[in-house]
Amino acid sequence: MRSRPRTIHPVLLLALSAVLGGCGKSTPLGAAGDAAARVYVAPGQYDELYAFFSGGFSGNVSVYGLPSGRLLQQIPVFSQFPEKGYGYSEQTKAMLNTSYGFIPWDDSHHPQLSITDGKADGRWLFINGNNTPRIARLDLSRFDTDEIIEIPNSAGGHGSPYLTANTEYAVSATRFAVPEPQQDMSIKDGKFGGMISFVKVDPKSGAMSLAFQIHVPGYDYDLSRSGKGPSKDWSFFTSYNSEEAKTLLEANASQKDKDYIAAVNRTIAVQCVAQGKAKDWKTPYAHNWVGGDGVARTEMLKTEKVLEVTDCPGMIYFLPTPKSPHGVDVDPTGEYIVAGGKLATVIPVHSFSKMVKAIEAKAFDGEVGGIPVLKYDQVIAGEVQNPGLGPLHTEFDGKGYAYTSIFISSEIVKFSLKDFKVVDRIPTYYSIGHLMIPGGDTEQPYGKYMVALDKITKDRYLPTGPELAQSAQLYDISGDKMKLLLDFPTAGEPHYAQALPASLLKDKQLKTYQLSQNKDPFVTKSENDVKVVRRGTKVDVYMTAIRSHFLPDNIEGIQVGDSVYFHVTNLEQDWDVPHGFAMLGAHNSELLIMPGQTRTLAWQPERAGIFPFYCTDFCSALHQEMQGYIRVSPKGSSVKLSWNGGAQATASAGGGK
Ligand code: RUQ
Ligand code: CUA
Repeated sequence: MRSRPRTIHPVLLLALSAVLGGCGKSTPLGAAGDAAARVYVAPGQYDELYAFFSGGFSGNVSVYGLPSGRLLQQIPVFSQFPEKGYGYSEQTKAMLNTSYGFIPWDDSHHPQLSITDGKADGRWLFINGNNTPRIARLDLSRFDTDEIIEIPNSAGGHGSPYLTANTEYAVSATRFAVPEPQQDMSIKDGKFGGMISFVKVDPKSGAMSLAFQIHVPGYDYDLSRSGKGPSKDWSFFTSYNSEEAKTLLEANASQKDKDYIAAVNRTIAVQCVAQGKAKDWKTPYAHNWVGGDGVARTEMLKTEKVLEVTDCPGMIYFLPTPKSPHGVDVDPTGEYIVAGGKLATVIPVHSFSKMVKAIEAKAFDGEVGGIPVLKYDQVIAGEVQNPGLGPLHTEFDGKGYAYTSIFISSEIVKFSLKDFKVVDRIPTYYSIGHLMIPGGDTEQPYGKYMVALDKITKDRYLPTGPELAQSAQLYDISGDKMKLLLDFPTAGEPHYAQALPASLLKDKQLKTYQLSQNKDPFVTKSENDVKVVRRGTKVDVYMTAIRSHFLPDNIEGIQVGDSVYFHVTNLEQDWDVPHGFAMLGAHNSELLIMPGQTRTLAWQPERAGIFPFYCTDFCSALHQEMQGYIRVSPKGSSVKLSWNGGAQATASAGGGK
């Protein structure tokens, strides 16, 4: 779903304000009677689940405990984040490189936990950047971003990074049709295209590589899910704007009764690529990853393999789907493909087995752009009647029920996958986008809880000026009836979330980086080794931090116009003792340095004077004393380079080079 209220379809907004006008005035509905007890996690106790929420336009992932809703951590992914120095330190900057250069922001939408045999394995979290299409991989033993790959020939990487059943691939689909390949052409008369991408994930290391892309008609591909069980070779992509409108899409992309879900057979696509049927396209894209030295680097790649649909028969089919579908979700058995037709009056549920039969029987209604269109009545399993207005996303409880978020009428409906009848509905506050059942998109839903991810909060919290918090709501789904347990505000816009039992992660958290294993090229493993090295105007400061001092903490002989690199190694080997490093007038943020880790801050002094630096993380009783001075002299000054601390400084009484 698009993000803030102001970008919502005006027609929806009208309908919405009618709904909210009603809800807003009445007292917000209360929670279940035993709600407090159900969500209370006593001081010192742990939550039952880790939940990973996308931060939307914050570009981050935020980590909450469930059922308490307590915010545990924010993990920077696509955006510079001063709290951790991410995207500011020399070791992390390369994570934000793209073919467009350094892009310090993105719009993160859909977190996906890595899965083995159809259930969360607690290894990695993947998440897409929507604006400058990228997929990131986070390591869940460190809660850190380790890799980001840009998706070329794409604009709006929204239908992403949905994983296949054993994390073999992450997919991406271009939300905005654009010229494929990019070129100058008339917006009005130009023929635009779309692109579906398959990114291979190395089963051991998690390393990502772009396997191939499929050039598809110029619709707006919105969301995706890959199949499971019998459908595990397939990935499904919704599209809207099959009208191929270029302007005023709110009306012009809503002409037809049905758009399409693209069903892509990955196995056939892989065969076609192996047979040499893909062509090499030359759109540059960046691949960034953290090496064994803890330093992020970038490889700029130049070619990718693109399949034309006509060169690979049997690879892709269209399932007609009402109307402007948004979400597409596959139930735990892999048989049902549920679409959220945001302008549809029903929730269409396709049958995978019927689809396979229809393909065998060639039950087509012609084709578009070389893609056979399956007959709607040959693939549909059922339509959920009167679901509410604006169905978007569906998750499953593993007990035969599906739960669909309904945006305009602000509610969740629960329906049976046996007869597609609605069995329960409950309001959300307000305007739910995604919903999440822990494991509810896998073969083994954890069930028990459901989280609504709301776009608008209106009157739910103390007001905070024009910008109100986005919000999540926790529901109990263990019984027949859904029950509201808790509201909690979120950091950024929570598009989607994933959760898994805490037991899968809590005991494998890295406590410190081993100092002896630190392979950073600028590491300083002992206070004896601290030094300052000048090469021309570049000055490398090999610095250490340990409670409660830096060494060196006095440096003279720096000049205006120098580029100074503070390579700070945290010598601590205790859990939970990071140090910070901040420099007056530096054009970047602080560093936050984990025990055993090295982080580098670049500084270009612009004025002569004495410049203090200090530790930003309250690390000990003498944290305030953890400070130092740099003397900056005018360019060409004769002040000798000197510092305190380190063997060299002691031996030569003042160091120097
Ligand atoms: S999409 S609801 Cu990325 Cu639905 Cu936001
Ligand atoms: Cu180190 Cu505060």
